[in-house]
Amino acid sequence: MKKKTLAMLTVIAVVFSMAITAFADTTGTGSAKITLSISQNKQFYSTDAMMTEYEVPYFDLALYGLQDYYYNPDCYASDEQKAGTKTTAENNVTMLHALIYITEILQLGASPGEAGTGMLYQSGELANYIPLQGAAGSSYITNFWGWGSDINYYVNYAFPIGRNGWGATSDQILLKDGDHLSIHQFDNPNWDITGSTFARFTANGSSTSASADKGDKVKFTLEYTTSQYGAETDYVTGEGVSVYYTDKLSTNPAKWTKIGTTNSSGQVTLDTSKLSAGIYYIGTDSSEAYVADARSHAPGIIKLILKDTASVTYGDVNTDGKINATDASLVLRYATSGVSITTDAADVNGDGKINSTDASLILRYSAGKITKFPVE
Ligand SMILES: [Ca+2]
Ligand SMILES: [Ca+2]
Repeated sequence: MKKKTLAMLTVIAVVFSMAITAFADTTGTGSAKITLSISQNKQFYSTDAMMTEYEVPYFDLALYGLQDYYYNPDCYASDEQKAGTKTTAENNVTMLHALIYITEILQLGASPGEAGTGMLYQSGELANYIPLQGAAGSSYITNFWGWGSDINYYVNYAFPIGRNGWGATSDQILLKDGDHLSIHQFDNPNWDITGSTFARFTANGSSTSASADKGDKVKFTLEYTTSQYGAETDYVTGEGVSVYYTDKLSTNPAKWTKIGTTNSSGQVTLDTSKLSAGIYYIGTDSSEAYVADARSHAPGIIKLILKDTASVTYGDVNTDGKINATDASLVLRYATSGVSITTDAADVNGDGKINSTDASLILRYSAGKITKFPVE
């Protein structure tokens, strides 16, 4: 019993294999644009934690009294883990940064600008939401968000590994742009088996966000992570599992529109010919999933950006037949004040967002600096 409990705590004290390859880089990038999913049992925790994008900035852990957990690029080089210094930590965004940042946003209602400035520490709430114990490289969180120890965290659907057979912990896991962080809390006190499993959808080579054109038959493949401690993650086919889609997020995927049940290869196909262009989510509550040794099966989700290239003139957001500075300015105003535009034509880089990047591309197009948009 003791050993199992310890194993679970270590599962919480996650590691990430990609950290190994990144160890040589001590400069850091200063921020990490990640996607986040948080689930409890068969449902997601919040529509703000369903493959949701967050840009986690670097901040000094000393703002939280956590300077003993500074990132150390050589933390797992030897058997003895040691914390880094303010210098080695500088600009390296770790999973601990992400946990603090999203806690301030999702639990304390911080704005993205306020998060990461010490709020959780100053309010005296840090120990309530992220009770961090242990030492750098072997830390653990016993009661994240008050959810007890039955929590599992994976990065990019993989159990994070520090070095062979050893888990690095949240303070030593580097995050980079494009990483996906999944957190799952579950109530199933069956101590005979350990761990929980994550549902991973893949479409067009991505497990976070896929693009397709209206009319495409988009194939989604569902797999589940195997639960094993200290080893590289394997995946098993998610066969016979109901899969759903929606264009309006709610936390229980089983309440969305059913696409079908995965076949023996874990696949379902979404026919998009009757759908309009827009953002969709494909998900499952994993009710029918069965993975040996898993105490709980987390729900799964992937984003689908559906375009209608046949009927859209990209860049011409006021549909006057011209692509010019007026369109660029309308896109900017849309991003800041929500003026009315043809939104399908505005996302010219196809990232699912309409913002100044699109406006600047439209401007470059109208000036003849580019002849084609990235989305085309
Ligand atoms: Ca126009
Ligand atoms: Ca865009």
